[in-house]
Amino acid sequence: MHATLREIRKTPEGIIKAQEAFENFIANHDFRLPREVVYTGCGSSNFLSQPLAMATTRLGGRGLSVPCSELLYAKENYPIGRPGLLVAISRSGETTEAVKALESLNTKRFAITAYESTLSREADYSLIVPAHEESVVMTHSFPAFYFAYLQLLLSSFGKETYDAELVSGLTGEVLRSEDYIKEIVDGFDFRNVIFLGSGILYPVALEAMLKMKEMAIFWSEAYPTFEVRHGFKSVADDGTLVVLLVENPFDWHEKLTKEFQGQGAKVLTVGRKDTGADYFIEVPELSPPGNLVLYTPVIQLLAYHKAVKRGLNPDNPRFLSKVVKW
Ligand code: F1P
Repeated sequence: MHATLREIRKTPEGIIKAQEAFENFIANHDFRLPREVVYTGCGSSNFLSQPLAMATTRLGGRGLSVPCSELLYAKENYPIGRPGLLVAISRSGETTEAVKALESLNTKRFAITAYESTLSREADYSLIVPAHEESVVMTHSFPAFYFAYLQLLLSSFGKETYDAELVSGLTGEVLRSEDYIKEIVDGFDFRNVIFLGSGILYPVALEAMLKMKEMAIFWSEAYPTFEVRHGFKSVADDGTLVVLLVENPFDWHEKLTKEFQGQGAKVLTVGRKDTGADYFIEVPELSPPGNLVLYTPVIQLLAYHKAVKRGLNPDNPRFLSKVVKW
């Protein structure tokens, strides 16, 4: 079995490890997250920094996400203000830009990583979530990092944390859609794919786009859901799969589904309710912002099965390496 598939299937285990990491962290630190936080990372870790910033804002603080390279070379273009913390995310903890970005703001530094690493050693605080991965691409570590830090955010802001056992079980339920995902991929040999999501599901759409490129070396795009109607939809035709990530659809989602179907495209809706799509994957109920962890396994499995269908080895994608260093 490919390491990538094994690792996606470890999502429930990753949530439990994330909870342990969160509990270890609060047991060993007298620390509360401040209200203003800047988040940074590269690649998947950049896409992870976006929902973390959104969750911070949603919970009453002010979160800003800036990719590492932008923090290093163009930060004067971003509304950075005077954050109480800079959070750098890196699975390996060794990505050059992430390590350098830690020094880019004059504030306390916090690392989220899977290992004791350069990043964790150079930060003032580190949340080490040992969701280790053999594969080049980041899979179950993404929801695990998100969940561990979200628990810390919730407890810092005086809100109730999630029941990790319950969330872990729900990710297990989502993984049961794997056979259906494989059926979709085998039954419709799509030539391109567009991922759509709004709020915290937009960065999930971006991550899905990256997974398709990394694992399946396949053309993919991602947009905030309704933004796609403004020109971008022209590329969708009978060779296109549109993946609509939406927790609670309303009439616009149904109209959008019909609009794409009218162009010949097929729509896969992932969420609580169908939108009249060609394919539907039901995601169990979990309040936002924790619900993000229920969507990542679906989009990772889709990219994985597309890679296999294309005869590729998703464990070792061409031109990519696990750690990007200069
Ligand atoms: C960042 C990253 C990964 C990507 C690839 C190259 O790694 O961009 O997201 O999948 O492996 O590196 P990291 O800083 O999170 O270790």
